[in-house]
Amino acid sequence: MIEVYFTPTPNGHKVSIMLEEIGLPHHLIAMDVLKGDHLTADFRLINPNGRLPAIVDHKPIGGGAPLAVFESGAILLYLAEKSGQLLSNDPRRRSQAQQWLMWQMASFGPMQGQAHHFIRYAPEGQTYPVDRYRNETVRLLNVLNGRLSEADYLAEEYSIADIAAWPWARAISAIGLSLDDYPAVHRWFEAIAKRPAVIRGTDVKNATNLSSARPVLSEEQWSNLFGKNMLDAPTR
Ligand SMILES: N[C@@H](CCC(=O)N[C@@H](CS)C(=O)NCC(=O)O)C(=O)O
Repeated sequence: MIEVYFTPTPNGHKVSIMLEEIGLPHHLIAMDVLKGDHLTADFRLINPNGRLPAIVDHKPIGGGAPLAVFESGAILLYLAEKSGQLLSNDPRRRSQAQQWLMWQMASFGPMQGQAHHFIRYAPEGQTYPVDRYRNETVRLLNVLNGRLSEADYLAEEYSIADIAAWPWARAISAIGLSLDDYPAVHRWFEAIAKRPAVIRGTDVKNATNLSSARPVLSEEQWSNLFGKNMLDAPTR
């Protein structure tokens, strides 16, 4: 059994989709980041970085004690290795999948994440960071569109690279961008959205809040996410 410390965000959905795709038994543990569920000493034993998602595999590859894995990209690689699915053994495709997975983890997720922060959570009127991170997200969408104009999937066949990037393509509407402006991304997005495992993997717990409205946070909730409570959380 694999326990998944889960929140219904793009990074969380990568793991719920992957587990539905490969069919390994798992159990989702709902973590409420607004309440600070991720700030506890116990959770730091599972993820020293205190973020979601994280998994604990009670029957890990190689046997032995339960294995905790954090960082959504590392979790996708681990699950691909464990299941023998969604990461090709062909060296060229395998490398392509790894490259696009790293691209998502280093660029498409973090840059868009900052765009969400400055457009939806930070005090209004900060045009420099809003422009900076929205422009970077647009640039990355153009890169994605270019790749998907030359191949059906990021590594030519459906893989963990698509599972990593798809939930972040799904989130662009919340920062006022549209897939209509990226035709190849749109085609790829719709093809993946129809997969039964993707439908099941995104229909877990509460749906991600994809509304472009600015969430209203209490002082306590803001502190858990971005302020003193987050800074004061125990480290491992
Ligand atoms: N690079 C990490 C990012 C993890 C991350 O930032 N997770 C968010 C939810 S998507 C989180 O835990 N937020 C709580 C917080 O910011 O304190 C990954 O891909 O797993």
